[in-house]
Amino acid sequence: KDRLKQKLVAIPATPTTPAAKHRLWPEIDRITQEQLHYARLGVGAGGWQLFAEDGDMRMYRREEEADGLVVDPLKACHVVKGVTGQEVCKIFFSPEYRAGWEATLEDMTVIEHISKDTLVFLQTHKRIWPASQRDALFWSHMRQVPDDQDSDAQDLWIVCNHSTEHEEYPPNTSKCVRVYLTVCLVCQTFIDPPRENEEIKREDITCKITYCSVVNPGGWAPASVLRAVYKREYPKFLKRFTNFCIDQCKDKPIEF
Ligand code: 18C
Repeated sequence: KDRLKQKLVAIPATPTTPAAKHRLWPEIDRITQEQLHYARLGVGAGGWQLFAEDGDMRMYRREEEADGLVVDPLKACHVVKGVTGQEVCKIFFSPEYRAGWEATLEDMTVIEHISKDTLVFLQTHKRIWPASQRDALFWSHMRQVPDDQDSDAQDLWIVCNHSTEHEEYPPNTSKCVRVYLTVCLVCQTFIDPPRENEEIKREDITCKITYCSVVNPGGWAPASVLRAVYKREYPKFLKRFTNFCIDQCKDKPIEF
């Protein structure tokens, strides 16, 4: 770990991103820290039910409703070899990769470029009959965080997405119902075996991923259809996304 730490610059306790001057910053900073804490709590307590399992991937959900709408929280863990947490978070965050892995996407626009680590997205998603089409307007923030809980891991990376408003893009148009989401992707990198003075290869790297999501469908959607969509789409997303990361990174120099 010490050898790897030498590659990193000192990480200030308070991020020095230019996004810190933006009106949304207090919310972005607070929700990102809350989501990091939430992601790191295990699934032992809190009524999490395992609903999908495939290799190292585990997906858990809790059945919850708000105002009669299904808002089941989801927590997923995965272990992916050959990629770093920084690479995985960069691919999840960056607009240029999104169409390559986001299977539910119809259209995506960056409506505000707050800073290179903080963007505001407007997305439209594929319609599921008989429900209305959905869109989502959310800020997305990526940051590196010192890992004070795991001495074998490098600093971890998080991407946090959270719904917001924009006066030029009001919700619930004739075309779409707006969904409200809070999502985070947290990644830790492990190097094994940690050989002194030897070049680290992709086969030595393992990335531990935690993905948490709560999506409020924003308007009527039949509960049974919605739960069936969750059960089908979330495992599909995590497998497709992680395979996309492996494929994008395999012939590139490792980014720590
Ligand atoms: O986190 C993910 N992606 C990020 C970048 O895009 C970001 C976006 C999250 C979008 C949340 C879902 C938006 C609505 C999707 C509609 C479903 C379309 C399915 C089409 C199938 C052909 O954070 C990865 C997100 C992975 C999403 C998995 C599916 C989630 C389902 C949520 C349902 C919401 C209401 C749908 C209403 C229709 C109900 C019948």
